[in-house]
Amino acid sequence: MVLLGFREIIFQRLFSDFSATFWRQVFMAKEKSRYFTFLLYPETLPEDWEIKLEIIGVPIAVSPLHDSDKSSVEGQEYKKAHYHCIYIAKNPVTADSVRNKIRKALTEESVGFVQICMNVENTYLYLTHESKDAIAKKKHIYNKADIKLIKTVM
Ligand SMILES: [Mn+2]
Repeated sequence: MVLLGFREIIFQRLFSDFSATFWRQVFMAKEKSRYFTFLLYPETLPEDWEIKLEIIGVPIAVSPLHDSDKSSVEGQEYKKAHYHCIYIAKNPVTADSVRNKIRKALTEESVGFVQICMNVENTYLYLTHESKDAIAKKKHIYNKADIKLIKTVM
């Protein structure tokens, strides 16, 4: 974990957020974990997406809809609306297997940036932009009451 944390910091320093995510996916393709994070895009989600996620049978925390995240793209005020999710697998698995599972349950296009969650507490706080880094960056704060928990069926 210490080694992964270190590698994480190097990625953040060397690359932009997007390419850091890209290289993390390349280098950690075979890395296993029980904790994952990913994005869902509402415009391509099936109507019953919450039930479809429930059927996967693992607990998933879903953020309030992030529709007020400032975009860094010129001429675009906000990023495409998305949800941030935290997924807790029963056993250690790869990000690839989690990605395939969610894509199959929902749609290919509705899922993005599946990666190992390095810090569950920080990621949970980020669901509403209440993590230290998000507060420092003065990101829009979302309502805690809008966090959803996809409970397991069994
Ligand atoms: Mn966001």
